[in-house]
Amino acid sequence: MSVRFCGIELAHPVINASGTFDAIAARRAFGDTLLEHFPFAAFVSKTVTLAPRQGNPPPRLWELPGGMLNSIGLPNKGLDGYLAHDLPELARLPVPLIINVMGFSRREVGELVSAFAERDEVAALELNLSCPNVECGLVMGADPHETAALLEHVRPLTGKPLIAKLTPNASDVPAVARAAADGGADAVSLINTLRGMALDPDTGEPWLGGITGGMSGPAVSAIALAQVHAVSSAIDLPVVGMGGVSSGRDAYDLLQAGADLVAVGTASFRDPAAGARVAAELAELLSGSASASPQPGEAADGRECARRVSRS
Ligand code: RRO
Repeated sequence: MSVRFCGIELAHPVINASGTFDAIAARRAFGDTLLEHFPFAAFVSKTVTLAPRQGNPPPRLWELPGGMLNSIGLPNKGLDGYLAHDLPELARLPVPLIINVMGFSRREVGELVSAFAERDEVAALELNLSCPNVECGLVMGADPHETAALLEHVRPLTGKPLIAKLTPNASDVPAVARAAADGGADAVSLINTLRGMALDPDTGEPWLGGITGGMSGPAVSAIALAQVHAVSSAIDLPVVGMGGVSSGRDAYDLLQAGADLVAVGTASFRDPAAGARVAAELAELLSGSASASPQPGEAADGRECARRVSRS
């Protein structure tokens, strides 16, 4: 199941979606067992911003029949706190580290990219163009011109792979993906959460402190499949597919739709070992289809990130 993604060797194609697995808390809870059985082939951090942030007022979560809404609002220690406290702990994980960053202007994103560009612990950067819970995340990622301008600004600042995380809350997601590719992105990831809202049954007022939130979980998997298919058909870059993955079959479907890697998100809230289970189930499915499908390293289109399941 090993795969090469943007020059990074991964043991298998299942990683985590940013912000859905707290590896530092998990290490405290599970000790070295976490390191021996780390559920993902790479670890993607929660979004880091330049300045520290408290995040949105509570409540921040609402459970739905097919998933959940979150309105977390990017709480984090800010760049300096992150470099001092979180990065050294994350560097002990047994897998490559991908840092997810978001800025409120091109200059801010540039500062974040430059800072992480210097750190050997960091294998790649994911640019969050898609947070549904703060305005600017969507402004940058919903407009192809803004996306291209951002990539053109940050591309010269690092030789590390840049993954553009796209929003599903845009009218033309493949156009944004093309803009990211033209601006110099090495890969794209999608989908982030879909903007949604829940009402307090007692008051009729919005339940979430942030009023609206991002919807994720099994209910969005059909949307993820359609958008991954559209984007992977539109650009010639590796794609990280995510959205409602909770089984090996869901992961397999995203690979068939054109993804090169698959990320597990909401499923990890219910079961922190979900990533390992999804990877094991996917291995089973891929070994069953081995004779009919390309194997790792045999990508017919010559790209570095092998498509392991043919698209039909
Ligand atoms: O922190 C959040 O509220 C958040 C982020 Br940064 C994101 O990218 N997607 C999401 O659903 N929530």
